[in-house]
Amino acid sequence: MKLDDPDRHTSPSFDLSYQLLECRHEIWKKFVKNLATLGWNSHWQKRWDDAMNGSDSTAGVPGRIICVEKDWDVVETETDILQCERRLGMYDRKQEPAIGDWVAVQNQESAFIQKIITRGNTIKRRRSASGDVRKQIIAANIDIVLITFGLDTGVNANRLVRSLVIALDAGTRPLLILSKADTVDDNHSAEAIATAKAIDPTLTCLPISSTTGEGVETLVDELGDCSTSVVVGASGAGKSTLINYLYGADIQATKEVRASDNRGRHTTTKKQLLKLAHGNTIIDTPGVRSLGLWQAAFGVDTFFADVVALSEECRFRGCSHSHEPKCAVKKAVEEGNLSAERLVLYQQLHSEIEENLAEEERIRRSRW
Ligand SMILES: Nc1nc2c(ncn2[C@@H]2O[C@H](COP(=O)(O)OP(=O)(O)OP(=O)(O)O)[C@@H](O)[C@H]2O)c(=O)[nH]1
Ligand SMILES: [Mg+2]
Ligand SMILES: [Zn+2]
Repeated sequence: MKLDDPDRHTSPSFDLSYQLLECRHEIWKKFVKNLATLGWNSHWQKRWDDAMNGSDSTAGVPGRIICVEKDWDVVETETDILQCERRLGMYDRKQEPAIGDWVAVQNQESAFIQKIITRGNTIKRRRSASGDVRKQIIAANIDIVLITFGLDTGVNANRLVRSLVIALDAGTRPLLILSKADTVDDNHSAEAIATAKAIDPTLTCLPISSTTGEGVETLVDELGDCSTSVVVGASGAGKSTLINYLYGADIQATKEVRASDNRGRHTTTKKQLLKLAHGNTIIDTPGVRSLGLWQAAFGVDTFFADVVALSEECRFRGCSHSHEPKCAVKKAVEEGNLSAERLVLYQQLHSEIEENLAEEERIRRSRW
């Protein structure tokens, strides 16, 4: 099915929610139908009004970036899907467009983005190439991060912690998707859930099968209405297959994993935002090998709230919990109230962020 197929959303529930929106928000009438399916609501209307305050009438129309290519961005508006060329000087170049961004787009002889509406948040990581000390925005304006592991390979603890930190850093809600539930027995699923709960007892864990549909209804409930989620995970975890199931058509390409080690074949090569029912949107992402952190100190402190609370009692402000006397965190480890591994992980993740910052600063200075 093509992206601009007009029959994409014909479910009765969608029509009903659209009608409700249209009744409630008279002001949106001009562009409520398609923009609402992209996640537009009164919050974005307000940001749009603020951004346009003082702009002239050539400020363009609202749209959302649904795909980012190397040299252009694809923006969906109320009426069109536009290929927007990148033009120098049209918006702040430091703020590169990201999938999920709301933008003001001009469509004259050619289409281009004129303004990026102030973001709610960004999900970001360090670029994966070694020596490339830069941030990479995975997606913008996200409510839910669907952290996906295939039950054929199981939950990788280190990767789960990093994914949680990245999700929490952006103030989003993480959910754990354990895909391919049809390929394993219940004990196997229970083991994976136990691994995840040991890392975060509050984490919602959803075993799901995109073959039988098991667990999908629960996931749909979790997505609620008008949410934007991004699906992240290693190649072969089943991200695109799940999105196809939710979407109701094979819109994203999928490919079998390697028989020898269940690794994926990097089938999805670019991010894509897709519209689901109830005003929900979902972003498919290419599988990544490693997940480096980028300036996610807030996320680390949110995930390690227990360590942060203990450190309030340390004698020295800025205590590194290594050699200082009267350290409440070390005391908690000695008394068995905090695991030594958890403290080491907390310190490692903070060091990683600090090293990235120092390296970035070093590169910046060397350019002068
Ligand atoms: N049996 C079963 N197979 C699944 C399920 N979900 C995904 N698969 C299979 O797993 C393989 C990989 O799925 P993809 O959806 O392509 O994986 P991906 O995470 O999108 O991978 P990349 O695009 O490479 O990042 C495909 O052969 C799917 O058919 C599931 O729930 N059950
Ligand atoms: Mg994929
Ligand atoms: Zn301390």
